[in-house]
Amino acid sequence: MVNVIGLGYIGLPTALMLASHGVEVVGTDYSRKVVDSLSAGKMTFKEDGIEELFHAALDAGISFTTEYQKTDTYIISVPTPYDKFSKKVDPAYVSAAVKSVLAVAPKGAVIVIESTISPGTIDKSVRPVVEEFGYEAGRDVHLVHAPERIIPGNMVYELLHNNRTIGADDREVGERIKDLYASFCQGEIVVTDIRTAEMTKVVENTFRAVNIAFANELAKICRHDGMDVYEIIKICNMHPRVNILQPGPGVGGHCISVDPWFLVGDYPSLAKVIDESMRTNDGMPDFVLGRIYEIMRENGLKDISRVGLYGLTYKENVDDVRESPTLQLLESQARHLAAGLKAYDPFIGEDIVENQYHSLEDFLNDVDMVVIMVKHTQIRENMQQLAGKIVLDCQNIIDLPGVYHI
Ligand code: SAJ
Repeated sequence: MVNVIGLGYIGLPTALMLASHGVEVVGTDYSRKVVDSLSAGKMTFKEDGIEELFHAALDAGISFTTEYQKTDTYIISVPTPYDKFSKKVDPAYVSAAVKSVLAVAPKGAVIVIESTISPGTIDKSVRPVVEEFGYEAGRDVHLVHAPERIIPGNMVYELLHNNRTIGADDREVGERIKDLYASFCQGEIVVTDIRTAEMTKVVENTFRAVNIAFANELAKICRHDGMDVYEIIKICNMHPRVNILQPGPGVGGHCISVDPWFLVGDYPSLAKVIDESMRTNDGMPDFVLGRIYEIMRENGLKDISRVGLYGLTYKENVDDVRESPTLQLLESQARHLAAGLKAYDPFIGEDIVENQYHSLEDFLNDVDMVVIMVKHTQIRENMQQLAGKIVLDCQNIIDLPGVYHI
């Protein structure tokens, strides 16, 4: 039996996947609310294909509890927040979960950590917990790092098809955990050591962050001299060895906007390109705010409360607002004492910011200028509704005459 600890965006889909592929699974979360909801057959977040997967797992007998289980395999998938000032990962939840596991685990149990951690975290913050307990890793319990790679919005597909990395102290244990993931994962599964697995995960997200920063910097250069950044990127990408990503209003989510900072925090004098890239991405919401003012001036629009931000989530077709560029922009606006921007997102039902609308019609009635912040399919499909408005399209998805870009 596998006890999956932490039933959030990663732990829950992983638990459901295992359960629906013949593995006996108990999911543990310290939130009574989450456990009650799941036990009552109610999913806790939206995601393509997750409802079907949830019901398949329920049919297969998955159960949910706040208690840690006595079993031979644990998968820990708890949050790893980062400290905004030190730029370092906070491993407190992981350490606490390992401690609770040790209290119930029989000797020989395998503890798999899925949470994203900075390279060296298992040495610095997990092994000491094992030692304090009087155990020796490799003898009394086995440690494994199996970082997730799935992308919100396409999680179910990617869980089934992505390649994976398993880092283990002991090759044989690594192979055993590989077999466990292979119960559902059709991708290639590489077994390596723990430090390498930790590093690959952070490097993958850093690669993407640096490449997005490059695109964002190109957008700024092109804006400066009136060049079309999208046309330039399109042509450059026809080169067989060039693949530039797309500029945007900023980088959100709990991965690409966070993980690269771990490297900056741990290697401040070495991670220079990464540091500068992160600053470039973090500066994009302010850049967009500057563009809003510029376009308002150009159009004689004086009242910022006649401007609306379309999209609050960190990316398209998800209901996740963590580190979202729109929220960053609204914070920045508040700092500039220019509050009043309106906002609307079809995926966000509850009120999370001031001047937020829940009807597209009302939102459009109350603004003269619309800023496209997110590439939601719904925005793309209904772009005709924007005709007659001043549009600043930060995602290059609106095909209407006179649209402005970043
Ligand atoms: N973005 C751009 N320009 C682009 C691509 C993305 O501005 O060309 C922005 C998005 O709008 C969004 C942010 O970047 O605000 C991040 O979105 P994303 O879709 O690139 O990635 P995430 O954060 O949803 O998921 C990433 C994935 N990592 C990689 O693609 C290397 C996923 O595979 C990881 O599992 C996930 O991070 C994670 O949990 O680490």
